Amino acid sequence: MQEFFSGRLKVQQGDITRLTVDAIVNAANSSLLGGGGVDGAIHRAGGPTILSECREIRETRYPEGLPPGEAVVTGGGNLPSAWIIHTVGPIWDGGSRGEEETLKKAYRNSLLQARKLGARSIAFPAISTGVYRFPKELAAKIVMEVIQEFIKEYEMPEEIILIFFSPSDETLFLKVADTRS
Ligand code: AR6
Repeated sequence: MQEFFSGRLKVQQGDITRLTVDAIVNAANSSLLGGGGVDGAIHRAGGPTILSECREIRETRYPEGLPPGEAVVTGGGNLPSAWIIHTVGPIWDGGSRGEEETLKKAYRNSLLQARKLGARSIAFPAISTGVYRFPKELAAKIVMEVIQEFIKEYEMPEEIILIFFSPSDETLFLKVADTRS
């Protein structure tokens, strides 16, 4: 594990479904009805109440689907974390369709939701860098910027964790982060 910003940001390798934190973030899609990758892992480990809460959110608040960059909250089901913050990252399409801005919004809106919940700790997967193909180095640069900005403004959540499933993704992130902190 490596720390940045006086310990307020922690970077580690692992499975987000195993973390005991107040809130974990799901890299969902606009349907909110599940998928592969980390989304699939969260729904599998968390059980069916998460999907029923997602359906309810779709029916009552987002009948057209959750727009990329926005974030909503459900309970954590059987997971150790109390809450799941579902956000939708951008699908990478060359970089001229606002993908960077949308990725920033996904992180920032998730942090704002955590703050509203009173969460002290939050963990993020590497949003959009899997199936959605966002370039990993660029994502790392953006994530460091958005977190640095956020912690200057707000005191909660006090612990922000970035968790990488693959050790090589963690290494790549740390390479970018070390030059920027
Ligand atoms: N813990 C932490 N990180 C994980 C885990 C896990 N258990 N499993 C995978 N990852 P992706 P996206 C990492 O594809 O690019 C889904 O089908 C993975 O190694 O899950 O935002 C959704 O429903 C990668 O670094 O998310 C959407 O349709 C990161 O999570 C679509 O994929 C993100 O990869 C979203 O694509």
